[in-house]
Amino acid sequence: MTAAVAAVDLGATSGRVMLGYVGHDELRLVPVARFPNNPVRVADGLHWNILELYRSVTAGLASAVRDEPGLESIGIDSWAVDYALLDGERMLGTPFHYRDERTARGVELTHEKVPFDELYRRSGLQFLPFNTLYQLAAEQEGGWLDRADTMLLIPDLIAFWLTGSRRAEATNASTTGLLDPRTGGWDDALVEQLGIPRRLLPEPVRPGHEIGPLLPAVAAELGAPAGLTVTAIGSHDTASAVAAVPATEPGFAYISSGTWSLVGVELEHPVITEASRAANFTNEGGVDGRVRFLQNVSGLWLLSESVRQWERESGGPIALPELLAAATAVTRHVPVFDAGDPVFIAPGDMPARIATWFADRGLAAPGSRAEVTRSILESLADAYARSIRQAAELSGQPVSVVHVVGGGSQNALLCQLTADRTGLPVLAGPVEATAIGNVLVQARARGLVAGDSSLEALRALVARTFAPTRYSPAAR
Ligand code: ADP
Ligand code: LRH
Repeated sequence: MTAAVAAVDLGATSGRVMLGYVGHDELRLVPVARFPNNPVRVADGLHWNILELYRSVTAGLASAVRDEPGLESIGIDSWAVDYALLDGERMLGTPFHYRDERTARGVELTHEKVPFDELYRRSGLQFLPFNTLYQLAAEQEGGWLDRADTMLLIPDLIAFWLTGSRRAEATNASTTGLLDPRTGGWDDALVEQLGIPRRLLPEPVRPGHEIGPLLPAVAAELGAPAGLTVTAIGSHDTASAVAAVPATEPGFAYISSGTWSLVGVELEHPVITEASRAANFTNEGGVDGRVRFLQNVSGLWLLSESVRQWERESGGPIALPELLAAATAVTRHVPVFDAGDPVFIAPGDMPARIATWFADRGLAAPGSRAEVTRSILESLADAYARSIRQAAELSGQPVSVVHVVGGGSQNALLCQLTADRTGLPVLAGPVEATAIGNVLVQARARGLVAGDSSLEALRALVARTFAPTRYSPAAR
């Protein structure tokens, strides 16, 4: 028997609703709706257009219910770290975008109370200026935390609007900096030390937990059967993507490649050492209690933000496939920059910032758009190779193959450069790994996966149904 579930996957670049069909040796995804995710800058900073996203989600779910009346469950994932503050049912303001500049002040305020090395010892989380705890410190200075009774991360907020239940799904909660990776619960002592009101943090739940049925008014709006349930999945998009890596044996590294590149290995236990802190490796929560030991390497954001600038300059759209073909044809040596430099985080003129990065070091910058594109991709591949080497060294887990999943797995040049710079075979795809991980964890929670339903068995099913493309490293 084949059963259907719906995956809502909100990325920083775009969102989608997909129907997922899971049966005996069957896994099929059918796209239902796809919509852009365009942030909005207003007087107080950069925000997500959350109501427009919610409208797109409900419109997509209504289509999913129309197309598949037997729909059994809904799962929601999104990018990490961002949240809404609520007072009762009322949202206080519009969620900020993690690229909003106010986080710098939050870092200062937080580290005055608890220095980073202590934060790292407790949470195992890589330093990123926008981790939720820093954003909350900035809110606190503005008095916003006192007015709120709940903080909900983005997928938890959507689930709340759909079901009325307030929960903190654990994989995403692990990106707040307030979760204890050893217990999987909130680090109450740290929360108190930082002066964050404990009441803001809802009960953590694990992927597979049933969040609850749709509110009657929502079910009526969607045309959904009463009782259609929202199921917790790896609601951090990267957790769902890693769950769907089509690995068939141990010893793999993964690159979840989209707006960001998340590069690392999967572990059974966190690695929280001086060396992992110095290398800025994170221990995020994965599906089934696994640990995502990884680094956020600035991803295809570098390219999409460059394209946005070039489009502003030329007043028309630039086709990505043509740009990538031109970058592939570049034969001149292009210089490489540090893709992880924080100067590249904020929105704005990316090619100018890249040129400045080289000029500041007395180096010649790439010239044409094709060369800049090539330089971005070479720099990303260079950073991937470094991260994978460090992940293996720090964890003691050898790596013999690199899986690339997400939108960036379609970038053949980047995949080849990654194979060349790591010296390892690269297996690319699936593009929609996040939605697949979302679907599989729901399906399993509802007893729809026959036989072995371990993460390894789920991954083997992905490998059989979405065969990856192989890139072999060039001989050296
Ligand atoms: P997110 O989940 O962060 O929104 P995605 O996984 O959807 O990101 O990946 C988006 C990225 O995928 C884009 O920035 C783009 O670089 C890349 N991409 C999308 N389509 C293609 C394509 N046809 N060829 C190469 N790269 C692509
Ligand atoms: C990728 C992602 C990543 C986070 C970033 C904020 O979409 O969730 O794992 O670090 O967004």
